[in-house]
This record gives sequence, structure tokens and C-alpha cells, in this order.
Amino acid sequence: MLYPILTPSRFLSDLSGVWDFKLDNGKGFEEKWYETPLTEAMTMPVPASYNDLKEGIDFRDHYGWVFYQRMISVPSVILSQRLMLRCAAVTHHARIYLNGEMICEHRGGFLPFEVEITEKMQPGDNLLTIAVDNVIDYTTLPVGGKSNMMGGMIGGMGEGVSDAKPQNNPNFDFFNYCGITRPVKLYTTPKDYIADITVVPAVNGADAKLTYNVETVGSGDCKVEVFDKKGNKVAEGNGNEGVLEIKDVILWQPLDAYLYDIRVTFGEDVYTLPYGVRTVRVDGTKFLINEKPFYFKGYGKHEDTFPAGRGMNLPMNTKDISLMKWQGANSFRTSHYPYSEEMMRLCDEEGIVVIDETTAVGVNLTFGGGANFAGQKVGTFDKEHGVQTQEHHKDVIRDLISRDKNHACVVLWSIANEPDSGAEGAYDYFKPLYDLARELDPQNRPCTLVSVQMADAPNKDCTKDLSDVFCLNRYYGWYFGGPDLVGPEKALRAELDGWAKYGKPVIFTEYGADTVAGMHDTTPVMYTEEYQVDYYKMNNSVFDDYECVVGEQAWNFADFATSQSLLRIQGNKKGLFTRDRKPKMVAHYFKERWHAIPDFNYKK
Ligand code: GCB
Repeated sequence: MLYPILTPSRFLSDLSGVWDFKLDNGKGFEEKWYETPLTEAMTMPVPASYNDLKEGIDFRDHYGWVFYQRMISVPSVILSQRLMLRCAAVTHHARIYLNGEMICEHRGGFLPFEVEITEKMQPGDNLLTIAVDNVIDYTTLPVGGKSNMMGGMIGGMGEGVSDAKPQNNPNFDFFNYCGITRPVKLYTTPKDYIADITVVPAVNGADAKLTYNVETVGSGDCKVEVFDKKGNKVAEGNGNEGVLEIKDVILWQPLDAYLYDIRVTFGEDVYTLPYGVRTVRVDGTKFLINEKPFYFKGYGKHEDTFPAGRGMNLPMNTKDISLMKWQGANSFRTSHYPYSEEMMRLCDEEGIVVIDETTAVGVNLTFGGGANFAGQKVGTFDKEHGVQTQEHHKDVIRDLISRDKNHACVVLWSIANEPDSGAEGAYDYFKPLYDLARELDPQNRPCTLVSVQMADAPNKDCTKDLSDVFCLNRYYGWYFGGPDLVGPEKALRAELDGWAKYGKPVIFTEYGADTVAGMHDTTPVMYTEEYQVDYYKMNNSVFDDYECVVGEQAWNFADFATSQSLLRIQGNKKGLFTRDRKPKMVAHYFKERWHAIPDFNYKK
């Protein structure tokens, strides 16, 4: 799916601004709030998560639907074109109404969708309503507990205390922020238009061949031109498919990005795709970018800021990448959902390497001892009582790859975070998903799932049979063994010996310790900044000893909001930075370490 841009043939209008807003009181649909202007509406910015923008727990933890509304109108000349309404992300379930008529419905809160409205626009003002539902359950990704249970993921999940008031029970450790979290835009195309562009790079010596495919609707001639940064045309092709040859190609490199502009013309329609040329492949225990062994230094992140919640935050995205570079990092994972298109474009531009993750978090009913289902243990993949997410999971993979397939920054697909990948039924659940991702990705990038710490790994974890790269979330010295670091070190080495036997690359995609900024002690006790440093020193020293370990991504880049629970002090405190991006002591430790580790050829 193409990112909407202004071009000589396409008009673009961003509907960001303050909209009318109302929480559903259970009667919104019955009383057809989408047919007339909302009464007693609140103000609400778009894009943003609404949760932190008004006061009170009832507002923040509202369960169910909310209504957003505004008027839209376009100059009549626009209607000779094809007019699209596009939402970049509505969390988690959207119904869109134009002048009272439902024109689109979409499930899944982190990927774009669009609907044509050319014929539906009336002269003058048009009433646009977007109803948004935040309910998560066993059919959604991310997964939530049964709706009328109480308890948060850590220390409470699944204890299943009945509560009169329904509420979300996230089966994951981040706040269930929701609303219209990314921009809503109107854009036009000519009636005959470019629907999609796919470009696959191959590099041979100093030259590159880009195999392209342009999907078009209607009739017209298709031309594809490639321009370098100075605006010189370096390759050209005709027709909807072909190969573009670039002599003396300048490669996109981690932290040294170079983007060409690929300009596609089809009849009257013109679209320009920024494009980095690079290759990715796995060879034994090496992860090769441009045929050189890459070492991942970075973090798992969140789209999480105050008070926008998961709302797109361009200044913070820019700041975060600046902090990454300050610290000598080169990569991050989009834990635990696809990030905004703006962030992906920024990573292309800035040379940040991305592990791109789906929304599949919480596909695991064994957290907290596994008593998730009215106090009874239920197998995650139990056909009747377990998660019912596989079909939706496929849709998410389709939409994610469709959105992100051309990004140079994306080098690895993460099919899920910490699923119950050692459980009965896990292989059968995941095998078709890997097959689908491999079939759909034109660049054939490696695939992984980010695996949870479990007894008897790797033997029973289906990631060993399915993944090209083993991504491990491990908490030796925190959830497992802390505050002792000696025993956990032994256990970590023993586990790594097991993974090393498979001869594939291993990346630590999570490891970390909660740390309250400003808490210090001469004895490094848990939660102090000193303990966080010691914790990471121990883990890193182990990684350094294993040739197969080709990456370390700390958990987390910054402190972030979560549901309330006994282990969460106004959120998860495992950040190397605080939520407002001030460095903890450990940030300086990593800065020194990462600047000393080369991006390539770290492991022999
Ligand atoms: C994990 C999860 C992550 C949590 C983290 C923690 O394994 O993948 O979402 O936030 O642990 O801090 O407990």
C-alpha cells in the first residue's frame, strides 16, 4: 500500500486537528450518533490516543466505543479525480460513517486502511464520524483477557476476579492506548492510477539491478525512472514490470543511508518512492547486510509519550533517533506492533535498521501461571477455549508486508512477540504464518518470532524449526534469579550453548531490569541505577563470548506506560532513558560500549 504524498497528479489534505469527541454510553449506535453532530461533545486532537488527554480513571480506562466527528468538504474540482479517505491507524476497531452512512469498517489498530469517497461526497459540508472500539479479547491482536475480568499482566493477569464493570485486561505489558492514533488524510489520484509499487534489489559488484512491478488500474503507459540525490537520472524502464540497472550504485548502509527517488508515471498519475538499495541475508550464524556481518545494537521500543500516548509524535521520533545515534545504536525492534509510516520513512532516511513486528503480542495464555480462563488453565492454542487469532494474524502479516515491503530499513520480520511457542499446537499455528510471510515478501527477508523465556528451551520452542534468526527475550538476573547475577549468568550460558548448536544467528531482543531514575545505592540493589548497570554488564559479557550472538537490543529504550499492577510503578521502568528521554546511568555505559563495537564484523 502506498504512503499518501503530494505529487504533480495527487492532492493531499491532512485532517489532523481538533475533532469533536464523545465516549459511548452504550447507546451511541442505537441513537445513531453518527447521523447528526454530537451533542455535548468534548474536544479531542487527531492524531493522538485519547486516554491521557482528559482527567479521571473512568475516562482513561473507558471500555468500548468512542465517537470522533468533524465536517469535511473539498473543492468541487477535486471530485473529477478519485478521492480517498485514508486512516493510518485507528486502535483497535473502526467504523467510518460519511453523512450517516457506514462506508468502511476495519479491525486491527496499527495498520492503514482506506476507502474511496468520490461518489459519496455531497456539495458543501459532509459529516465524517469515526467510531472507535478499544476492546481486546481472544480474537484480537494484541490479545486481551476475557472482558469482565480484572487484573493486569504482571502479578494479576488471569486471576479472574469478576467485576461488575467490564474492562480490558491486556495480556501484554503496555498501556492499551487507543483512538485515532495516526493521521487521517484525504488524497486524490487520477481515475487511472498507480495502485502499488514493488521494488526488489540485487547487487552485483558495483552495480545494482532493481526488479520492479507497478500495479495499475485503468489504462495508460507506465514509465519508471530512478534519480540519485543530485537529481540525475541513473536508470529508466518502461512497462509495468522490468529491471532497472544502476551502475556504481550507492548502497543504503546502516547509519549511512542513501536513498534514490524512484519516479513512476502511469498515464497522468505520478508517484515518487524514496528507495534504499541494500541486501539482507542470513548465512550460518551471520546476519549479512550488504554481504557484511552486521551486529544489532539497540532496543525494543514503544510508541509511547506523554500525553499523546501512542499518538504519532514526529518530534519524539526525531529525538529518539538522535539519542540512538548519540548512544552508538544502529537498530530497534517495533515492539509490539507496526510503528507509524512516518517512523519507517525516517529510519530509511537516517539509516536505522528495523526489526518489523506484527501486532501479535499476548498470544500466550500461560503468563502468570496460566489460569486465564475463569481461573482454569487453558492451552493457548486449544481449538475451543484458546486464542482465535490465526486468521486475523494472517491479515496483519499481509497488511504489514504490503505497507513495509519496500523499506530498506526493514531487515527482519517478527511474526509475534513471546507467543506460547513451546505449547501444544504452536507449530501448527505458526507454520502457515511463516509460509505466508515468506511467500508475500518480495525481498524474501528472514523471519523470526521473538521467544519468551521458558524451561527446556530451545528443545520445545517451535522457533527452532521455523525461524531464520533466533530472537530471545531473556531476563536472567531480573525475573529469573535477581538480585543474584552469578547463578543467572551460568543459566544464561547453559541456555545459549543450546541455541548455538543450531548454527543460526541469535539476537537478544529483550533483556533488562526495572530501574527508578535517581534511585542509587552503594550496594547495587534491585531497582537502583547501579543494579541496572551491573545487570547489563553481566549479560553483555556473556553475549561477547558467543559467536552466534549477533545482536543486543536492550529492553527498553525508554520507560513507558502500562496497566496498573504491583510490579509497575507508574509504568515499566526498564528504560535506558526515562519517559521524557533523560539518560539513566546505564545509558552512558551503553554509549561507551556501543561506540566501541563496530556495526560490522564484530563477531569473528
Ligand atoms: C517481556 C515483554 C515486554 C515486557 C517485558 C517486561 O518479555 O515482551 O512487553 O514489557 O517483558 O518488562 O516485563
